Amino acid sequence: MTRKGPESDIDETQLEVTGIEDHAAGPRAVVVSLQRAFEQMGAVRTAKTLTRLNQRHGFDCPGCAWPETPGHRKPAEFCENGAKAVAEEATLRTVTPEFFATHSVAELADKTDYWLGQQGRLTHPMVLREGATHYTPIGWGEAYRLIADEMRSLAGPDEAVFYTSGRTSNETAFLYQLMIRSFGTNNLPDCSNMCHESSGSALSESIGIGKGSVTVPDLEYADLILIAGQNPGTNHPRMLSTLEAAKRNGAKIIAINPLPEAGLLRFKDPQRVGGVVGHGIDIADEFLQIRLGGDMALFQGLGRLLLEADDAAPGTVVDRDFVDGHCAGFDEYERQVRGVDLDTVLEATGLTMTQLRDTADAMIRSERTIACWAMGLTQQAHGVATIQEITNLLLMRGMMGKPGAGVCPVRGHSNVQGDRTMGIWEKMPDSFLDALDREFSITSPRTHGWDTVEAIRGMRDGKAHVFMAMGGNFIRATPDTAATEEALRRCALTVQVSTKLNRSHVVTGRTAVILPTLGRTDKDVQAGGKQLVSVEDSMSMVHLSRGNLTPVSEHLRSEVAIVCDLAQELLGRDHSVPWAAFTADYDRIRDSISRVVPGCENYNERVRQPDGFQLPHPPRDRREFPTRTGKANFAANPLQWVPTPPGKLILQTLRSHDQYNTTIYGLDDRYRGVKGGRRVIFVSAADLAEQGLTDGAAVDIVSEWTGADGTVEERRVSDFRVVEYDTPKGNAAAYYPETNPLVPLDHVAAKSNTPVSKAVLVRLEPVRSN
Ligand SMILES: Nc1nc2c(c(=O)[nH]1)N[C@H]1C(S)=C(S)[C@@H](COP(=O)(O)OP(=O)(O)OC[C@H]3O[C@@H](n4cnc5c(=O)[nH]c(N)nc54)[C@H](O)[C@@H]3O)O[C@H]1N2
Ligand SMILES: Nc1nc2c(c(=O)[nH]1)N[C@H]1C(S)=C(S)[C@@H](COP(=O)(O)OP(=O)(O)OC[C@H]3O[C@@H](n4cnc5c(=O)[nH]c(N)nc54)[C@H](O)[C@@H]3O)O[C@H]1N2
Ligand SMILES: [Mo]
Repeated sequence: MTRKGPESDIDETQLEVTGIEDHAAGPRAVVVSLQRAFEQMGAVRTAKTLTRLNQRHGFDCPGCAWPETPGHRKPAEFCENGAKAVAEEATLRTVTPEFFATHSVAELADKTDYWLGQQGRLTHPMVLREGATHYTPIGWGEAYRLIADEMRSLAGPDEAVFYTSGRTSNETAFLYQLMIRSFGTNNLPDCSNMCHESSGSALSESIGIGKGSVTVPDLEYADLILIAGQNPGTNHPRMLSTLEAAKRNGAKIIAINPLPEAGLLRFKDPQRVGGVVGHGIDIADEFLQIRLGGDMALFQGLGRLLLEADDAAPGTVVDRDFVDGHCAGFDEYERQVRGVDLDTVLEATGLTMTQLRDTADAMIRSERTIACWAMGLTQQAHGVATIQEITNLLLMRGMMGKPGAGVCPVRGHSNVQGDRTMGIWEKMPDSFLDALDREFSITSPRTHGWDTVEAIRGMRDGKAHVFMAMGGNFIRATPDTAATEEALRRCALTVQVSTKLNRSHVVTGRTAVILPTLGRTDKDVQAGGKQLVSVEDSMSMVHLSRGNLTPVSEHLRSEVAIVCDLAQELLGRDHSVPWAAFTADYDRIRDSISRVVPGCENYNERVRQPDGFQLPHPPRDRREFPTRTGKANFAANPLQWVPTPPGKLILQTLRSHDQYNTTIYGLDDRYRGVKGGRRVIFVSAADLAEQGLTDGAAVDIVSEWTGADGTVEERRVSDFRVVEYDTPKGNAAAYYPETNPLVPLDHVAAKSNTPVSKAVLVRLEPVRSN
């Protein structure tokens, strides 16, 4: 099969499909992590990094946001995919000015994401001048002048957009938003807009704070853990050790997922000899193979069953003291949920009445319930309502603000939660902006800025002309690739602060700048000596991270230094913010954070405690709910779900075991049995039969979206191989970012504006071989 375009350097005829693996981790995980580490870094750097990964005096894993075990840490506090993330960053391969002289931008645009990422670390600041075919080197000073000049030439600050990806440290995030607000805009889209924004929107309304309310010890103490829309075996592997501990303490675990994900079903801890050679442990006691988008129906159905159980034995199910003392809106919720039709629930979820009743019984028996979730819930059109619905169940049972109970949205990027705490948000509350203005004698704009989807629209429609990204890969991470490409191409200038080469460097504005930066693993030395940074994990623990590797190039600058230098160029040397002092000594930044960011008092001192410190969380700490009503709010939302029209499929776009978002580590999705390729679509046997397709068939995937004016828009990706898979009928799955061109820009979640990456209406068109 030949294929033109970016995928052409992967020979998908080598693709092998071997069937689903029945367990996660185990000895194979150790082998794969060491193999990848040696390939990229060699023996010395491998030893230097992996022994310090997630240790108290080491650096925070640049992989996921799962917390380290508090107190005693294992000698190897990392997982296969953490090791891959480190190897990717600490690689000795480099992308030098000679590389850019050899490869034109057009040629690079034709390469796969995998190829681009494999070229190594960026070593020099580079510029693509208007009309040029190749990037050429540029001095740091000239780069800052070029960017500042372009920004100052705009008709207003809102004509610039500043993206952030979630790897950025707290110190950088704080200064970056300070520079942007000093410049005068709140256009601060971030990866969170595409990720856990629905969790933030839902929880802020329901409990008054957009963050999770549990810790690792809570999970280990819980007696019932629901895991919905999350694949921890691949995306949060260290969570499996926590779940295993919970199980040993007697917890029951219910996995709610359309796919039988390996990590949820069986797990062998690679860090224990028993785990490596033994048979492993079943993580999930129950597996509810739910239809895509069916979770809201499930939670409402459970709500009804719980209320009926309470009717039968009043006061045994509904925690009246908690509901009366701490909550608002229960009556309306009760009316809504009692009216839910259970047949609709079964149709929407694809589950049986027995499964529904058993799950309700488990909840009724439980004294300590925790609900965990990730992208399977957030990236749905009704994601916010779905998360409020599971929160309703916990509130009804009083499962909030007591040990072993609560909500656990499992965050993605290692510091995505910290970046928000530090002000990376297009609609930070005025209280934060007031404190910022007081500290620095600036006047931050109060009008809300653009989130990710709005920023794409804005640039596409010619309302913004400069785009800057602090990390990430905007072109590939965003929905509707064609629309995003058009948006960035219309810009006068695009600027990427990056560690590694990616597609956002080759689909650019008329002028483009690459500013190469230090990563989490690199040693960061400034005028004031060696610097540390801090991060916040998924459970609101804030702690230090210390890189220890010699950077691959002497031309790299830290993210903090880049922000401070650019800010001085843009805002003037006499600006009221002490930018130069901040670069010299990051303690100075943390002193300001102490005074501006709620909960960060005495930041420098507390972040240096052995395990750092935990940010306050009123519902968790005191059963206080800082909502508008001053109570925890039950939400009453009409039921929504995602039926499959005849002849069509609902497609979810998800991660393989061999990638970190848009960074492709390799071509194997070991747990799902796919090797050597990524252009596959998982479809149920029943759908294959119905559509007259066979396993292995080549298809185009075409998405259908009815726009506001009623016209049907079609989007297409070509030449995917069908893989028969255990997924509910009517539902399919394929990898992100290859399928991002199918996600319509305007198909977003209500309230959070998150692209609906987990429910794309598609049809399959067989490719005729000729
Ligand atoms: N190795 C590695 N680690 C990562 C990442 C990575 O790419 N690689 N990415 C990081 C980031 S930024 C994030 S946000 C997290 C993502 O972590 P996950 O949310 O686990 O990532 P996805 O691959 O998107 O998986 C979504 C899961 O939800 C299920 N699902 C999809 N739709 C539905 C639904 O409607 N209902 C239910 N109940 N389930 C559904 C899918 O079958 C799948 O198991 O991982 C982080 N960690
Ligand atoms: N269809 C679909 N789309 C999705 C998703 C999905 O499930 N389906 N998931 C969404 C989610 S949850 C997320 S979080 C986003 C992710 O969106 P992003 O965060 O934008 O994407 P990443 O792939 O994580 O970014 C990788 C790039 O970041 C740069 N980088 C890595 N480390 C550093 C660093 O320390 N500093 C700097 N400055 N740069 C660094 C490297 O150049 C690398 O190429 O994608 C979203 N898009
Ligand atoms: Mo994410």
